[in-house]
Amino acid sequence: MYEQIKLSYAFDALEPHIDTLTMETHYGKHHATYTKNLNEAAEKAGVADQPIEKLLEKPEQIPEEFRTAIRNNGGGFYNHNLYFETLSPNAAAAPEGKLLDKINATFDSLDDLKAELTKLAMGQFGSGWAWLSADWAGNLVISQSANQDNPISLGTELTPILTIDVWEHAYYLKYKNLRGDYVKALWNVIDWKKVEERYDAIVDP
Ligand code: MN3
Repeated sequence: MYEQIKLSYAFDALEPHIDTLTMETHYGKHHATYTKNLNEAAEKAGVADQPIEKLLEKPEQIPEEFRTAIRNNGGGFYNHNLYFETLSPNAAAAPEGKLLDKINATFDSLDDLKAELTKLAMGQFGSGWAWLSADWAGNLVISQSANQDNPISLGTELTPILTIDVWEHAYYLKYKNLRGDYVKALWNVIDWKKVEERYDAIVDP
């Protein structure tokens, strides 16, 4: 049974950056539906005992008729768990330690990394995501993906540590067509402490 992460904050806690109705709809409807559809498809396919990362990484183990459903709904399940888990009303504005060192070494500064990620989020045509990921050695990579694909389902062997949802359902109720205003506001509630924890789990398992 795949389960949505439990939110550590209320639907209205991310106001004014992310509005209450968007949170209710995004988590309560969109994410809930991906999760329900993933569970149904994985049960029918006989692979529901597998971790979601394994299903996304090695779809060849899934009977062919269920692969598209599991790639799309499994991606939607995984991506939103990471997205919602990283948000917080008391977000740390910067990481510390090894992650901050690596960001400075790779992108020059945290602000430069945020600018690069914003560019990817803005440049994703149609629905999709922007990503910060790490490889097994802790090297950082930024990327974008369409639909519910992610660095795992795209076969990159990277582990995502931060994501930005740029599907219209993530911002349209409040920001309408202004994706840039949403991404700018989202940075206020992205908790770098959480990103750092995910990074440390890769480099210091
Ligand atoms: Mn979404």
